Amino acid sequence: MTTETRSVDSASLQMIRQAAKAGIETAWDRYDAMQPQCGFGILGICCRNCSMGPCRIDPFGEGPQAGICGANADTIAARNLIRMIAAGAAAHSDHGRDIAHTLNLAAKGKGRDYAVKDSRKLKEVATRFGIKLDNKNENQIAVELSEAALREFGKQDGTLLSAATYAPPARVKVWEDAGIMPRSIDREIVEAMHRTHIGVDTDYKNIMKHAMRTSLSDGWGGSLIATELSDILFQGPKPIRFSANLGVLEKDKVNIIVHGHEPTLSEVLVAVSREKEMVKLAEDGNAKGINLAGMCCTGNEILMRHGVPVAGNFLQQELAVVTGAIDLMVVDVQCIMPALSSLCNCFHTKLITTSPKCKMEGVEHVEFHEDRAAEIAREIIRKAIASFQNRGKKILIPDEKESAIAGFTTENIFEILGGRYRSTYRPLNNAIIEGRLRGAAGVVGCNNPKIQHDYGHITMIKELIKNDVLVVTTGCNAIAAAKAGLLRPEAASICGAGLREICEAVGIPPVLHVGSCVDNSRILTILASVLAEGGLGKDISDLPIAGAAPEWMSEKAVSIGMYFVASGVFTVIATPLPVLGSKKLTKYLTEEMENEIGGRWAFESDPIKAAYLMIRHIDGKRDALKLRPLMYEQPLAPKGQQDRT
Ligand code: SF4
Ligand code: MSK
Repeated sequence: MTTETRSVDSASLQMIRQAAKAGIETAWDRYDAMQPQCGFGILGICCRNCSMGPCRIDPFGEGPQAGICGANADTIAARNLIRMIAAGAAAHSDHGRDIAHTLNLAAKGKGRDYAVKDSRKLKEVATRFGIKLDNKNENQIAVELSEAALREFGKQDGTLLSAATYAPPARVKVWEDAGIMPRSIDREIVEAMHRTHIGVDTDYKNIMKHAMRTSLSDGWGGSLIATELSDILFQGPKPIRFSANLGVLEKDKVNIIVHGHEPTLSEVLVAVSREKEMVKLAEDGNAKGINLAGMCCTGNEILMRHGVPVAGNFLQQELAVVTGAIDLMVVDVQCIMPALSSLCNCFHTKLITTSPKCKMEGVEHVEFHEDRAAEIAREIIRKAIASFQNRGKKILIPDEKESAIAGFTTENIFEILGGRYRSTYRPLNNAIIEGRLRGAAGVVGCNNPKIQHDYGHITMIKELIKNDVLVVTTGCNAIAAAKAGLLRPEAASICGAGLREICEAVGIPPVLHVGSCVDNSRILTILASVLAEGGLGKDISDLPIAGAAPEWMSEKAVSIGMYFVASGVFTVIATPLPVLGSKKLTKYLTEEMENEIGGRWAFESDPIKAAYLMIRHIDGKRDALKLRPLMYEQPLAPKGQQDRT
């Protein structure tokens, strides 16, 4: 990939060029230096689960076909995959646990900077968790709910309450019949590690059964708890405008980037950065104010609740520093490149870690504690103002920034689409049943230097909306879509006629930003709500929908993909899962799983071909449901691009 083809985003390209000119290394350079990447790793057939190894299987059949213990390619690839899922589920779920802990502290009066902000949602979620509301006050309910949520992580008996109460009954039955109903969150992750220790589970299908159960404990458990309890603590999002891309940085203001995933500190940073004393302090330091902007999913969390601008997605974290305009970057957990540490040393940028789980050698650590949140946030902002004094003269901020709308949720889609008199999913279901809307797709996930930055995201979304497929988005895909102008109601102009009509009638964009990575759980609950409304089958696998991650890279993305598949969703990803070294496992994931569980994976690196795989799947589901023909003539798939890969 040449410098010019590393991204489709002109702001990013400008900074990539700037980095190259200054001899600064970025992820793309390190990716090039890493070539050729290890074929055994790509195929998933190397194992170092014990010290008799490492072992590797010869994919050409000429060398070893088993590790020293006798594990074959199927076992090794399956074990490696479930370990990725366990790590991804652990990351999401630990996030959920921390939010539950913060809610508990707040409700007990020990987290003075936090309080229940959404009492309607508190009551709804508490009821789902089986808590009697009686005459209890908000804090009593919140204590009981947070304790019930925390029990979901480590309980030893029964199954996950949230999976049973949020998922459609027909789906719960599929899980029970398949023996994959998640029991508790930590338990499934621990068991995934136990099963993959040397000499335990060697049957790849049995390993995949548990991989599904582990991922379900993430999607319908840990992630769902993170989303629901964040809404209670920080307020359920409402549609809100924000700006996206590196152009949100401001030359004359103290620029602070919040990066990572957890909203607990960033929520307080937003409030504190707007305090008069803090703004005055910045002005006393010759700045024109404080400009807080987000990066990755911490960015998504605060943009959807406060309209805070977002500077970029995963592959832009280094590029933001290269502008020379970031005075301080404060990070929490996940998707934070270790490279930031040495990169920030080349600039005046102060990098601060805040989580005891995420420290970086040589980087200042200001440990976050919920009971002193505002005090810690003020300390961080003072450091940013001090760092502004060290800013060099040479800064380069790209002009590009795009306005967008975010903040859609399971609850407010219900209100927005329901019309003036009644909140309901009926109009959405009817639009699908009548053929105005072909179906819906969740397009989510990261960036990956193996794929031109943002190209996969934007190309796929455009193809889907052109074909009357409503898109819901989260994570770094949502930020890519925002930068490309796809999160504006005006994007209706590039949609098929049916989707355009709906967007214009309701005033929504054709791509609905529903939040951060953990908020993929919102997509699950939207699907459950659509089914509950009626007319589109009984199970998620009946719905004319599909999922995709066109530029995925993280283990969390694998867990997300697996919980969508295990929930009955056809899910297409660009870079294949590292399983191709096992023909049997690949066939199981991409074909056979569908018969057992109703969903399956597909691997397709061309985002247009991938979009047509999704469209064809959606059309198949429409036929099975005997829905009416599409109302408008559809754009034809580019010739030769509909074939299955
Ligand atoms: Fe090799 Fe088996 Fe040990 Fe893996 S578990 S490293 S395949 S001996
Ligand atoms: S931040 S997991 S790169 S979406 Fe959630 Fe983006 Fe992927 Fe991280």
